[in-house]
Amino acid sequence: MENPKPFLFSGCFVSRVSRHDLISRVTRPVSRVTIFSAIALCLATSCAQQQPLPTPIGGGGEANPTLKTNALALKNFQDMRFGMFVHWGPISIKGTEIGWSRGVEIPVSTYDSLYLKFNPVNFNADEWIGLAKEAGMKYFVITSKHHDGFALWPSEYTDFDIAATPYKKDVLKAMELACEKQGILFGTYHSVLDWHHPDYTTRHGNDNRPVDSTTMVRYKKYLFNQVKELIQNYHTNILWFDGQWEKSWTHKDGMELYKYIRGLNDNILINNRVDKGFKGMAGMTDSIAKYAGDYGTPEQRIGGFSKEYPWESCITVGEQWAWKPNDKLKSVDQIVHTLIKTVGGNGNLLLNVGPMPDGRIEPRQVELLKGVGKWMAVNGEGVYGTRGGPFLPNDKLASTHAGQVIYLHVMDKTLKEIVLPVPQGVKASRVSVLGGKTVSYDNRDKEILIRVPENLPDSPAYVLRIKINRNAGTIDPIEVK
Ligand code: JFZ
Repeated sequence: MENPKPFLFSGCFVSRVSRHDLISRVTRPVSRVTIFSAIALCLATSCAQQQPLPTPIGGGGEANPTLKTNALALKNFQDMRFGMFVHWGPISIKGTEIGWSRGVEIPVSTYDSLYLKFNPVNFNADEWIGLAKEAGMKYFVITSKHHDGFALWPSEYTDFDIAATPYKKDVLKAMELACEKQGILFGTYHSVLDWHHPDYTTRHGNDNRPVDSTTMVRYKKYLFNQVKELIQNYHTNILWFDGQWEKSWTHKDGMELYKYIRGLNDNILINNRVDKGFKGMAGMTDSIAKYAGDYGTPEQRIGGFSKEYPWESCITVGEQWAWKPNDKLKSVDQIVHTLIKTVGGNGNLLLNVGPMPDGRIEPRQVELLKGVGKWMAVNGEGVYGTRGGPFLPNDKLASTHAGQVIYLHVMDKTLKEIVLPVPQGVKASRVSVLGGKTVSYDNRDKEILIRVPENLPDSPAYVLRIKINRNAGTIDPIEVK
């Protein structure tokens, strides 16, 4: 190895330790896994390429113009590309939607008493995380608190929590530890709205408790305290907020919460639902300098291609966030294609499963995730650590790239030849199928022609690895017919 590498390596390492772990170090030692994965990531990506990290465009909003998203944490998050989302709580007993069915399908008093029967005796955190890993996921986000206000950890600030259930055990701690043990980044979904809390100023469903004596001042104290617990006692790495759309929550509140979190741990990623910039299900923030947040959150849809603003689509495996008996599930093909189009648009995919009331993930969902994992085991090289483009995603194909390699993800298996329009001078020097053989191609004037090999193994999609003579990240987005 030549001399620049050790130098860069240590530079990268130091920057990770100082910016990343100094604060969390106060409360916990930096684990060997963290250090080794930091080294591996450094060598594999930015350090090896000797590129400075781009300055993130997200941050603390107009009240905090100099408060920026942690660039390294954001890069590592984007490199992961695929995570598991879990919506879970006492409502799984009824099998209706978490939060939303309170006071709608399920009377308020019934909903609010379900926790007294919540006893997921078959819950096993290592099994969930083992499954996430088998599916090829690199991070995990679970509902610490949904709109119904129930806390999945023994919170110092409420009795409406896991400690008050017959189960009693700390689900969130078990998840944090399983993630740490298995090398998965741990995060939490936390609703800023709380339809259960007496002080929260908006009521939902047929909840007719008066609001005259409610106050966001007291409620916000509660919320901030709980967020502090998640950071200091559970070392959450992602705060995935939600519920920001109600008028009780203001733009000022969003920026204040963002700043509060950064003050506790600079390393944490904060989604754009912390503030009012999130627009509709498309989920992007319309004025990034004005609103707080690190990344966009398109919901139940694939985000639009963006090199500038990081985003993550959250999508359910079935039709409900929380577990629903006999829910209609997507197929392995559908999920793999969703993942391909997402990474092809330069986004992450946070795929949601809803575990059952006894603590197990439903066997049909387990099979589905294993099917996705089978595809990822062969094709993960075209997903992890890549960025979307240059060929824009469509229904037939999508692309990602890393350095001088373009990964062409082909979903349409009827194509015999693929003609890729490229800028003048861009030439391929080798084409192969991931997990397979080299592929025949021709460099032509402003296009590369690829002859799709016959007898490709049956799979939701195949990935062509195309080595070119230029950094693919410098090529502007291209539409392919
Ligand atoms: C939100 C949650 O409400 C939902 O339960 C889930 O947690 C998802 C990830 O995020 O999605 C929304 C937000 C707002 C509306 C609908 C779904 N809305 O205003 O209709």
